Amino acid sequence: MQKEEILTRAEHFIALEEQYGAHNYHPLDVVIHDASGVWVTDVEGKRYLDCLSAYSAVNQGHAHPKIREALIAQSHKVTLTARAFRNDQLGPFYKELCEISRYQRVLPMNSGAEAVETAIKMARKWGYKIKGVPEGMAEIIVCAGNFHGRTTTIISFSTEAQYKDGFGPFTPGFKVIPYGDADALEAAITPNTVGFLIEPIQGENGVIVPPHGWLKQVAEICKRERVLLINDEIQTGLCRTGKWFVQDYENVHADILILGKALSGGFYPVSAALADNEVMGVFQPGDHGSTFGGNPLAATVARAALRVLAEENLAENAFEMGAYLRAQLEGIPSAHTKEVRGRGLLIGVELNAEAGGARRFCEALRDRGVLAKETHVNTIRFAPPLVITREEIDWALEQIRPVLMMP
Ligand code: IF1
Repeated sequence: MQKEEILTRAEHFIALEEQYGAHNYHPLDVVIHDASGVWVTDVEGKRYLDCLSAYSAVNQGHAHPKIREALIAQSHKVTLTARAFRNDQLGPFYKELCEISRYQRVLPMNSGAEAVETAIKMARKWGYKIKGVPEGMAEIIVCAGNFHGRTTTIISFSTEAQYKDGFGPFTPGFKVIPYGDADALEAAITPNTVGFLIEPIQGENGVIVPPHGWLKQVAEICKRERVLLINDEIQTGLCRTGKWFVQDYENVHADILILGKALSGGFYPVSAALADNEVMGVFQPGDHGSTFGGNPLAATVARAALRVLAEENLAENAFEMGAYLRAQLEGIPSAHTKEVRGRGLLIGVELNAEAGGARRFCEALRDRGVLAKETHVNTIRFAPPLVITREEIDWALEQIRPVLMMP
């Protein structure tokens, strides 16, 4: 008998991943076969309510039919032209994204990290060409606990030892200050500072929400000191926190806004750096680019993904359902719960150290049909697709309550 015949279907797929794949992740052992809305089904037919949303890339719900239809239709026409030529999807995508975001220009890329790298290059070039910083001297300030991607330059300014271990030498020109501390920003700025790169809520660091008014404060400091505010909303943007962007809560218009993940609804890697004419104008033809950046398939998918967010009022639903879910989570009398925090449907439940880490709670949730992922050891992230209904939240809470109450 073939060895694999005695494995369950899930074990079979897990064994293949373990034997042939790099071990750069430690996933929960759930082998997903298909998905729709907030639900995913594994290879053995078990259903789970997804509370991760592929790290906020499927805000629209899994495999949204309207985005799929757009992708299939475009795939029968043209998928990739390279930017050596033009196509009939990119301009309309630019216009629609600019109207939604209220920025004047878009530079399209693929992964979030590529869009962050684009923003770093844009800020540096603006520093040299517009602000007059001496060549090679540009400084960008970042926050402790940041997560902006996995490229060598981006992990150069990470404060997470594991993300840097073994990957040096690192890119210079970055300064780290405490998150949420406007005075520290004031003190760190020099005449060579060209940008301040932030997440308006730190996702990977455990759903860390800065003090109310911090975003407005740092925007004012950046404006006064001629430093570009660079707002990475790859995870928090596109309705996740109850508004189109977190910066909308404080009427902030960052000099550069970075988007990704849900910009494609999970169908295709699409990211973008947005800015107004002065800053985006530093790029001349040939300065920067990407083979797939701005391809017609990506543009079509992104247009459909944005349309779904707007037409289904997903920011409003995230605001209402997020408030409800958070209140219910706060009401669970668990001795393990240290703090419930977040905005909209980006919620973190931080557990006391004595709880022994969030992983075992995520495994218990998995056994009850709820998929959630721990972040930074002690925090369970609850970030379901924004299409979630109150009934689906109530079903999830029936599983979450006993798990948070377990010893
Ligand atoms: C992994 C984390 C989340 C991001 C922000 C840029 C990027 C991300 C705010 C880069 C990506 C992903 C990456 C993925 C897991 C996930 C993650 F835990 F790693 F940090 F969401 F919190 N800015 N986040 O959250 O975008 O290049 O990945 O498209 O690397 O394990 P990307």
